[in-house]
Amino acid sequence: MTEQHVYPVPDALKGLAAIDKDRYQQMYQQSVEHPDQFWAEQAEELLDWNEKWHTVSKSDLKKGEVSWFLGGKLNVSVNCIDRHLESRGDQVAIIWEGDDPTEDQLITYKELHEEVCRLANVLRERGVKKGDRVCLYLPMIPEACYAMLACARIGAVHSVVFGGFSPDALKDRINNADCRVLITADEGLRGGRKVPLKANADKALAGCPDVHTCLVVKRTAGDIAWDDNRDVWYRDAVEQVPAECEPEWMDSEDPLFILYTSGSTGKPKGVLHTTGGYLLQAAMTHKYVFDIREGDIYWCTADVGWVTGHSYIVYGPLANGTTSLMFEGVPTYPDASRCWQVVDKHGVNSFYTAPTAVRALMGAGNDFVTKTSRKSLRILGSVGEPINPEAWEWYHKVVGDERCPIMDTWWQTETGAHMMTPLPGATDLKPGSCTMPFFGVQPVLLDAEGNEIEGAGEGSLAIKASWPSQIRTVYGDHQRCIDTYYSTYPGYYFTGDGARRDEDGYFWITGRVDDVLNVSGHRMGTAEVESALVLHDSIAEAAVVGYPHDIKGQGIYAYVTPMNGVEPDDELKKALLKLCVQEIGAIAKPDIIQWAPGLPKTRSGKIMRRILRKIAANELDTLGDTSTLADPSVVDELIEHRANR
Ligand code: 6R9
Repeated sequence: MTEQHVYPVPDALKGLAAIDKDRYQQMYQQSVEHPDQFWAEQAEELLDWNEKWHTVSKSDLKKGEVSWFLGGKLNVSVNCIDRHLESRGDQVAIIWEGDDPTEDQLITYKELHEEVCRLANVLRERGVKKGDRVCLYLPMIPEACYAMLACARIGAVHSVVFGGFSPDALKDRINNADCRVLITADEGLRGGRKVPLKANADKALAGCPDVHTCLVVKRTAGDIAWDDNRDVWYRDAVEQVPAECEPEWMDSEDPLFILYTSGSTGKPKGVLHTTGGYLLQAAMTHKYVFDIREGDIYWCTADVGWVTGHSYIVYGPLANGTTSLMFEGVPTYPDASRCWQVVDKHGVNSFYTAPTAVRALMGAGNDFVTKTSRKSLRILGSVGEPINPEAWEWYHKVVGDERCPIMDTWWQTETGAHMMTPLPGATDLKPGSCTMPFFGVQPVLLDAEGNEIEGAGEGSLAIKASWPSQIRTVYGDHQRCIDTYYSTYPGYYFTGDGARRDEDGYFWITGRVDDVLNVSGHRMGTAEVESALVLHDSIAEAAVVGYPHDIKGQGIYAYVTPMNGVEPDDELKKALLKLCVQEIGAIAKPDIIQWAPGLPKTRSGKIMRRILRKIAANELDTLGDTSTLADPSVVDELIEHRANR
């Protein structure tokens, strides 16, 4: 019955929050009836432009063509830094909290300006020009933020690769985007453990002949290999250049960054975002979803290697002149009280995290939370996967002392910024629902024939009209962009998610309807994991599915068929796990490997994943029809030896 529980807007926010119920209705209506006028007003109000646009928007979803603020010129780093210097130069822009609780650093907007300008000069000096791609493979240290903004300053396009990815994954991404410069660190530090970033980078770069410069931040001063022709210490380089750097004035539609993300087929895609529209929606959603006020301390726990880190640690908060907290560590180190100690230490007002973290902390027990004050908290946020009502209730009651509304924000790497979310002063909350669309967003539910479902119902979630921070293309492969997002339902952007709308118009995301896994909020294609598994000489075939996992949301369940004559054992299992780590990264390690002498296939040879999902979830009474299989007996075998009971 928890689904039925409604949490009204807290009295404490009434009259104080920027957007109340009436204002939401009125603004939403205007945003969908007169989108160009609406977004033009927002763009004037929230961003600084060097030259005004001549056309607000031009889009054709049938062709996957999207552009916003055509002819407008601006620079993202100027919007995130320079324009704040006069009014808040001495205000802290970034609070950096180290993995070790005794380490932290405060960086003012003035200092941020200097750091970004210096690095931008280093990049320019090394030949990086407008439009060139730069790869970032960094831990959660301030330099990650400097590097993103330095690229933006000179019009270079950054491609941030999550520090948990393997050398092979890094190599593929560097080569796909043709990056010539890599910025990394000697080692990262997470939960007291070192991450060998430079060693990984060295391995990757062995396969990237065009990378001429590798800038290395000294984080741990650990032992690393060095190539004098290619490697440069970051600090040495930035100290030798001026602290001022003229920004490059960018067209609103010039690329800002590429971020790789997984789909249901093939290698990860380089999602490309551009300048004006992206920054506008990142800034606007950040401002209204977290009801940002002057002097707020805001903390998003994501890694900058994911889109959440891009939009809600760096671009949104800094565009709004907010103080953004950046955390190097993990929520459970030194113990499960860490987040709340950090909240108290820095007086955090908004805290934005993922359901997987909430569930892990919930499992550690309430004492870790209740022994801290958390008085400064006003707003809580959730992102990355559906939050189960039980975790929602705990987050609300124990962490937020029933005082802080939870913003369950639904969006994607491809959407660039929040798409469906409550607003603190406007939306009554239902635990587990991402509630209502943000301004300008028109979600629809489509049935199997592609017809829009009216009123309450369930279907494929698609978006009916363009929004400013929409994906512009898949880097180097626009056809793939069209095939993935625009061809399933012509005229719509297809999200890959399923959703339900209830009688009150609230949206409930039911999860992916494609072969994409969501493990602890990290996206991964089943095909990527399968390709890693079948690289092993002893493996003939593999099929990977997700299954319900208490902490991770979804775990990875792999059915693996050994070659004829191979006796599978634990050694082989270990070798397979190692392959996944090597090819993708530790996040891709299957939780369960089941040896499968055969896989359930249709007569045309297609693997019936529906059946594999049911067996993995131990839901045997809803297996459905198996009579169309080429060999129905393989199902009995798999059931008998299933590993999740
Ligand atoms: C921002 C981000 C996108 C996929 C998305 C959906 C799932 C994200 C969610 C959510 C339910 C939420 N997802 N937020 N599902 N409720 N609040 O996570 O981007 O890594 O590209 O993942 O994550 O399935 O399609 P990304």
